[in-house]
Amino acid sequence: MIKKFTLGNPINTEAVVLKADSHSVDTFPFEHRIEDGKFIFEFSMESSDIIYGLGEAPRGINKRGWIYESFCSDDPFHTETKSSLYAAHNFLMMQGSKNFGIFIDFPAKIRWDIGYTHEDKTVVTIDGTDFDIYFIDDNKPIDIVKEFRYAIGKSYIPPFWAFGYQQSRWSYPDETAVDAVIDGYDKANIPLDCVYLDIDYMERYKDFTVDSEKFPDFAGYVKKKKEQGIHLIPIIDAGVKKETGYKIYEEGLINDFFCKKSDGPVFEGGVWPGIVGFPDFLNKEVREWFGSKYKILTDMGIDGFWNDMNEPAIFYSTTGLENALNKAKSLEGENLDLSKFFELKDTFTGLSNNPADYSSIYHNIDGKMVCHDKVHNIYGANMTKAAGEYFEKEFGKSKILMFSRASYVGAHRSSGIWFGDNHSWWSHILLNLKMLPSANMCGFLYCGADLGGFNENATRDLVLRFLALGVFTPLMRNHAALGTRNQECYNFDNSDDFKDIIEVRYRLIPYLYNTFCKASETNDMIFRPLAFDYPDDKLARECETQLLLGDECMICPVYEQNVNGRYVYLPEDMTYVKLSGTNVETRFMEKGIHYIDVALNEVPLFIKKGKKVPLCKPAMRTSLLDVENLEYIEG
Ligand code: MIG
Repeated sequence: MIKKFTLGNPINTEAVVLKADSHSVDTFPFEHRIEDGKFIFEFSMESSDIIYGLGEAPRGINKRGWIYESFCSDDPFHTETKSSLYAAHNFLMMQGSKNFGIFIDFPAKIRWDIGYTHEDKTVVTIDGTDFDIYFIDDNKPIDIVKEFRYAIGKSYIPPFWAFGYQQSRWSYPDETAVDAVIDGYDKANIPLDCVYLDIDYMERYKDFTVDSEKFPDFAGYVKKKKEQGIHLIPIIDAGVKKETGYKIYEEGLINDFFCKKSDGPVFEGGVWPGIVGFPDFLNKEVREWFGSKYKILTDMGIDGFWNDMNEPAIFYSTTGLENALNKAKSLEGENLDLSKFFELKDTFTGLSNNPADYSSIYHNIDGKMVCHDKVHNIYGANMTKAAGEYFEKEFGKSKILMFSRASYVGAHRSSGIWFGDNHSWWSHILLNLKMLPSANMCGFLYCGADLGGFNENATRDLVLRFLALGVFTPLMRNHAALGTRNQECYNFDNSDDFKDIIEVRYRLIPYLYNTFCKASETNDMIFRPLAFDYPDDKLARECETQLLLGDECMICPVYEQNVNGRYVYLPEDMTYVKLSGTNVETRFMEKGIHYIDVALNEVPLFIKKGKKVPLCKPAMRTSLLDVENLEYIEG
């Protein structure tokens, strides 16, 4: 059963599509109070209770033992002591002495103290008194998720080709660079479906422009690539460059479409293009305007996009920079003691994503000026909805690939997400795994991390192990940052190992795509924690390194360096399947703990007894897959 509790006048985030009656929060089942304009509620936990949720967030599948914050943040260091990443996914659920779920529909900050201050208590602090809380009471964890997902509406389904392997880098700036990638993969006989265009394809980082020196005939080029079976996926940033003569900026200005400062002028922030205006995506008219701009690129044959920097990320504001420069000037020639020096230094490092800047931004919501702080967490989601809604209207469902960095529940109906700027760290393989079921709970089915890791240099073995997990994630994209080692598969020694891994993905696409569509249709998860299916099994309850996939499988990536396998826990008898290229090796294994050998070119998979998984023949492109003739591996 799902029950809605309302306090004050909530901002309509459009997260929930279910029409439900509102109850007074006075009857909310947990102890609660209002303190300093914040609503605080708490519940106690027994030591064996598990807390799941929060979607894209740091740390474990079980979220106990930390304080998290819902606050979309552009933070490229996903260390375990962080409290937020790019998304705000305000769903939490408990499994154990009681089973229930909570969704807080509130677009400003929420603090989730999940057994941090007191081990046996969860204390949730909502930074305001205008919100809806949905309380879901059911027996089985999966039923709680399904009820929540039913309330928030069906998940976005991307085009079929978006299940192919995708290569990205910051940046492939021009035709020559893109061609070299396609060529590299083709020569190495490694399948590929998409190549990404990061910010350098644009003319001086201006949204919806293409640098004509780098791409003299962009439409013609896109068409040629399509004929080769390759989709080009350009990035779109939230900020619109301030420049006289740049049509989009001028339209935005004339129509009053940019976010304002409280005293009226456009809020100016610095991002890649220099000074930009931030489209006021909270305003429906602005969404329609910005959404329709994607047409400039779809008219040139583009059929996929990724929306970036939409938390929004702000490197500096003109006001902040001015203050900092004045401070520096005022200290010029002085003998700085340490505190003064650090104050000066912090003035500059604190310029980016500065809370004072966010507080100075205002949105026009239905004619009312609303401070950004009150709606921060739906800014990026609304940018992506602007695009998603345009695509659906113009092209129908599942025609355009769309995913975003910032997100809020509700955006799952029109797009996917990627998990942002991770590192080429071994620990980030597991972080990737742990985010999958949490994201699924919140409706985000099309998702994935930067395989191989975004920041810093990757080793060959790390990329292979990362990819072996990525074989199962709907978004299978290798992406790396500017200045890092080349991370394309063909650039490493013995690229056949990479071919073996990626071919396994293509063999599994019919199964994965089907599982995906089913999950969207029935509000199900693709990836589940083991404890969902084996609630009374202690080892399953504590498992943070394996996941159930669909109704048939269990996955268990190797996530450490210099090992040839790993321990795996089987909560029931299963068949161990080792996949590599077109090789399939199967071995029956009994319930219990086993050590499995996994070479760098192998993908481990477990199939439950009585279940079977279809495989097609690999192909160089998804468009060349023969999805009619399947062989089955049986568990
Ligand atoms: O400040 O466009 O997360 O994937 O390569 C960095 C450059 C901006 C952040 C994205 C990343 C992308 C990068 N962007």
